[in-house]
Amino acid sequence: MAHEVPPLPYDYAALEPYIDTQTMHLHHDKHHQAYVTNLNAALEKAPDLQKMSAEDLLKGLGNVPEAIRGAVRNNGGGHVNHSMFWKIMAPNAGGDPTGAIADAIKQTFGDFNAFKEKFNDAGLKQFGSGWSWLVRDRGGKLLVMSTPNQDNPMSQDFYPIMGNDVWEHAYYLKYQNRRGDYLKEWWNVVNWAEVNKRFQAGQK
Ligand code: MN3
Repeated sequence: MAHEVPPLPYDYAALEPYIDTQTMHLHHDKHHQAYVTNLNAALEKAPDLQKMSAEDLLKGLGNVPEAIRGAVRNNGGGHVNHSMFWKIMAPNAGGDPTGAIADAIKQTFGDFNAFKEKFNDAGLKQFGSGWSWLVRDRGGKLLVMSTPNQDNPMSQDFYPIMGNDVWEHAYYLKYQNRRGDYLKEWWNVVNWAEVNKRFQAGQK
């Protein structure tokens, strides 16, 4: 019944050398677990919300009692964001986008490099902690955006197709303060098959 951290779909070392093993352990086992633990603790105060998916909670934050709204926003967001993040990365991945998302990126941004630059720039300019995103709006248009903290674009009526975690804990052990280097290297682990799945799901 309670929310749970999904297991990593690959080994902790699988994303080396781009994402180091120790970071994956801390990020998945400690940070993601903390969001889930705190989300479940908050929902103990609102048992009628316990059966809702974390996504539905984020889409309707206004319906969450004010006393736990901040906790649900931060920890539910942390849970949903990271559950996506593990899946949109994979070993032996990266490279140019494939499938329908490749065409959509080309159509919207001109080419892949222009899109990457825009996405990385959003991550670089996000002050403090947050995420850079490729989202789809209600009309079907693709946009690059960033959000602070663990805010998920769903709460603003956007569908998140892919996002990169620019919290320091995602890169600090390997990249130290060099967020720009992390943002560039991250493309080597992007799982375009999964991004395509999310792109299709977002069109429904
Ligand atoms: Mn994180």
